[in-house]
Amino acid sequence: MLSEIAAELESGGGTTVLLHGNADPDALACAFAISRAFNDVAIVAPGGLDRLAKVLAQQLGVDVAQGSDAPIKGRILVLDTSGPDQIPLDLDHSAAMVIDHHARNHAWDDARIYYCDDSKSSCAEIIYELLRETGKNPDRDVALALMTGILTDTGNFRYARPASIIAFAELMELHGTGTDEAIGLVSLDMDLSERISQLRGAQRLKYWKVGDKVVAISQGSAYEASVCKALLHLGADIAFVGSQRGDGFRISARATSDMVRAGVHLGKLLNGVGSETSNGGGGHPGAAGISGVGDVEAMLNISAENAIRLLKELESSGDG
Ligand SMILES: [Mn+2]
Repeated sequence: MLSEIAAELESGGGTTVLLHGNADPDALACAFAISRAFNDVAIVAPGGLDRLAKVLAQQLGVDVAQGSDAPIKGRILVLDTSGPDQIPLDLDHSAAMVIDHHARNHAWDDARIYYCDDSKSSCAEIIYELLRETGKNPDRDVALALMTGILTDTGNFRYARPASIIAFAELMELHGTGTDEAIGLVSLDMDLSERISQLRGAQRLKYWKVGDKVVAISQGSAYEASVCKALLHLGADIAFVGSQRGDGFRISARATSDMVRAGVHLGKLLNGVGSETSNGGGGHPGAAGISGVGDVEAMLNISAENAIRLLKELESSGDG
């Protein structure tokens, strides 16, 4: 079926490649590869690109029309999109060809061609296969883009299947490109102000040791979540970072995935702190926040006390 799609793309008349909303590097890399391999291909992202895909598009000079009013010409090829509802457009499915690697979705059953290989960790691997089957060798930029798609969709290989790593290695060998180059294509430069916030956060850090775990708090004026992540990199297992805004305060909290597996739920923890102090707190197990009226330093200490108590409880229940 891939060769059927390739033959269609080869047959003239032009193609519009459509991407899912907030398209990611995998989607963009696939579209870029198709646009280099076949004639008269336009890339349209009706729901825009995500931050990393924007960086990738800029680095490789990929032309992408964004927004739902972008013109759609010729045949339609939908890439890396798990369902029609992912595309904010009134789309005639029956005219579309679809290539995807997510779970098979019956909403695509009426598409003209629906090629879904959910054994692949990234769509980039399927597009690489399509190029190989049609004897089109990816050029250096396309190889790099596809490598980036594989990297980002596998969480830098954390969730990669053997086939992802084989495809990645073959793409590397084509032009002697390095993994670092592919990673570099989607790295975000941090603003100076964000980096200064992280450094200040480290400067004002307070921490407690609980067994072999570390709870850290710090204060700043901005980028609380980013400072939290920096504190986790420095060695904290749980971090709370807050800022004072007049009478109000705002605190972000982060925990490592090890802590979450051990039973820490920061959303519940901050929800408890919130009801204790009549403020609003909540969120996910590993990422949460609380804001309201009060003194940020006092609120940070209360949050840390709760985290320390929780760690002691987890420790003693682990012993028993
Ligand atoms: Mn994907």
